[in-house]
Amino acid sequence: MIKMFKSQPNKHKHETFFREILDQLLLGAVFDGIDRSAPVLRWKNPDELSKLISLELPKKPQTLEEVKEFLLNVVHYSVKTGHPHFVNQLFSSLDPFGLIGQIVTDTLNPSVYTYEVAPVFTLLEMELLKEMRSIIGWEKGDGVFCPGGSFANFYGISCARYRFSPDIKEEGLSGRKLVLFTSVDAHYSVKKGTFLLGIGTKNLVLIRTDKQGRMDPTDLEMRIKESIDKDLEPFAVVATAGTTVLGAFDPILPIANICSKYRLWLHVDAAWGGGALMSQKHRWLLRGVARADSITWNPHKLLAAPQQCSVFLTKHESILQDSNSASATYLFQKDKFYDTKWDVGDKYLQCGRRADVLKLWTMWIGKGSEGLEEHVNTLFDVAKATVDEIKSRPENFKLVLTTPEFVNVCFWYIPKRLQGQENSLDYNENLHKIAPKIKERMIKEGTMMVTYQPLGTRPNFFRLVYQNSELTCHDATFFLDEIDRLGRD
Ligand code: ABU
Repeated sequence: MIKMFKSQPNKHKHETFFREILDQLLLGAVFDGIDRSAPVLRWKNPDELSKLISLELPKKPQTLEEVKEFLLNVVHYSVKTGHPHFVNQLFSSLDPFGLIGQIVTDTLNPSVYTYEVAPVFTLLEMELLKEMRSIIGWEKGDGVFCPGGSFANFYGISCARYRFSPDIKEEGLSGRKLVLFTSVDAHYSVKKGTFLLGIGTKNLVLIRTDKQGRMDPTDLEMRIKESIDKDLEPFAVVATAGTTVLGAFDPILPIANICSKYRLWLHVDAAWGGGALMSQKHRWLLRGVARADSITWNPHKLLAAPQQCSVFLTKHESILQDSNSASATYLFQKDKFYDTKWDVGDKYLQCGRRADVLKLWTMWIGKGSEGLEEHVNTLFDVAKATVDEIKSRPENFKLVLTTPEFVNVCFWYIPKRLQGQENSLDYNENLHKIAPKIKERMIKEGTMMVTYQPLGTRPNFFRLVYQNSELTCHDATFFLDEIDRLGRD
């Protein structure tokens, strides 16, 4: 048995400071921060806030008391993203197992590139990525923890480009026009990937979606044929499993059939929806995902792991190594005494790399895959209850999708003065102004955080997104009541 902590008071001059501040920080940031009666945020505009927290970097060291005061202020004025009423973004929750895994990681301060500096993290990463691949349905493959879903999507596009034309690694694109396809509702990182990887935004073809926000495979095939007719070089499709706004799942099976027919790489951006794979009840949403060549899956989204926990996975065993290796001899010496296959860093685009595995691993052992499945199922239930409640309040609320597929619940709030005005010419223009006004009041009061956005021709609407394991149907009622209260003129 390894003896972890020896009680050695005053062993280090900062130990008392550290223990004290951890107590107060944990209390402030963790426990007070998730208390429903506490605010989600204490809004201050930038001018006010700059006076409340010291933004000066001093020449002389400050006292420990001053450092402590500064950190407590940071906690006080920061948004409590673990609060059940923070449903603003595609991350939330404060999982105790995840948090402790994150704290232990930061304490050890590893960088996962060679086995010698990160032996435990390397093994944990390899094992967890293998398990995630097997949940997708792949027996073999590779993967990497990335700094966010955008980066994981870049890996997908980059692997696709390498598979299409390996010589681009040395020759560059040299004026070639490679074409990438994704839906109009795909995450904006796909567009970023095209300029980052030399594809060019003009060579990104946006495929139309149906009313639910899912890619239309017929349009996809037509656009692929068009690009072939123009002598361009189609090379990959990025499908989305859980779009950012509507939570739509592109139909992976017909898309995979098209990709096979035209020999295109299929990357599935399941950053948001990947967590549904943990649920036997809901994993059908991603049916066909095993046909993909690669996927992005962010456990910090639906599974509520602490930020960031974002994974790129591929079923092709050597593609990361082949496409990214640069063989720096000062790091990846081949004459080491151990098997250098465990020096994983050369196949990744980053050099130094945070260890994002332990927080998820700790959650997994603390809850079991059954606990993760239950978490996902509960979120779907709360989303369904929210939809039902919105339907029961037709005067004030209108759903954007009457039957959402996922845990995104999108709706308009209709204040009294706009009720019954649907046919007036400026109705949409007026409705467009409602959500920003309510959001301003919400932020200033700090009672909750819910985002809004327009989409295509749809005027601004609210989007509730559920990931927090504390959420219940009562919270759904709270969100609607609160929007109604803030929206009354
Ligand atoms: N990475 C997607 C985040 C966007 C959102 O939370 O709405």
